[in-house]
Amino acid sequence: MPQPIILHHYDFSPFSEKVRLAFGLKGMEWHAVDVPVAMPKADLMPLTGGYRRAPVMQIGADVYCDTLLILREIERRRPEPSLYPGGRHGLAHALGYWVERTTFVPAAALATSVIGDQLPTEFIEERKTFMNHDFSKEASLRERPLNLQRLHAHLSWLAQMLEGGRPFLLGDRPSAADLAAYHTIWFARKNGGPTVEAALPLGPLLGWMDRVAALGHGTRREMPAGEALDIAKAAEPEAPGVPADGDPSGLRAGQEVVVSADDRGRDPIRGALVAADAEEVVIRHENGRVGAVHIHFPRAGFEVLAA
Ligand SMILES: N[C@@H](CCC(=O)N[C@@H](CS)C(=O)NCC(=O)O)C(=O)O
Repeated sequence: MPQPIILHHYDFSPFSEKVRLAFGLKGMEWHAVDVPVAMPKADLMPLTGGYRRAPVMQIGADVYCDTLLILREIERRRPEPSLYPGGRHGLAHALGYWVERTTFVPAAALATSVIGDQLPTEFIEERKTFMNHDFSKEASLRERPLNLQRLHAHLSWLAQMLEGGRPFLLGDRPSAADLAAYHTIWFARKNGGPTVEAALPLGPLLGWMDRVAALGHGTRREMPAGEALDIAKAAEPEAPGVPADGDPSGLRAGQEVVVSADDRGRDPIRGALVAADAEEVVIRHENGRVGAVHIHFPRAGFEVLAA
């Protein structure tokens, strides 16, 4: 019996929308565990060793952090239809990395310039610490002109990629690049409504956004968090798909390491290095609730240091 694919996510999360759409593109069945939008995340920590962002994908006792790696892992397990059509992995990864890093915070702040006053004060305060950003309505309104400048610059590049009636960013078929480019704009439109839609250069993007949305979310089934933790406890981590001693900086398997994101929320995650290569790092983490788990991170966007 294959292990279920479990996504620890919340509906409001744009990065989770990227993965939900990847399940849709591939027509997959998956299980949704709802996580809180802010700390504490008591049912997530035993799986991730301290990584708190959304989403996280769990398959048995293997835990995949960050959507860059989550999409790559989904592809490995279900190659068709591909998230990297024509084998253009590098192009899709690089486009996704650029577009998320340049549009996520401006798009979120544009949305909070409309709905910031409807969000709980604790959420705004928490994000000030976690993201070093003030998403209150007043601050977001003050920042709106700059965020519009930023988004117009980057969205115009997306529009250029779609020129001449190209259906998706890489051509005729949707790819991981489309999902990465889509979800931040999705968030701004969904939460900012007509005010945000009128301020963004969406005309050339609307048909493309409809095509991406039409991918859907595959078959979603809800799962209680406790069941996901029991699944991890009952399972053994899989043999990693990357070599034990492939770390380019000389870290060796078995060595205690600390992994942290290189942008916001740099909480350290500790474990023993299991395997690594140029694109992925796997560490082993153990605790009483789930036993041993392998936690996987992409190399891009994370730092790994000897403990
Ligand atoms: N690079 C990460 C970014 C993930 C991210 O920043 N997610 C947001 C939600 S969309 C988050 O975790 N916010 C804080 C939280 O949920 O605790 C990825 O691709 O997964």
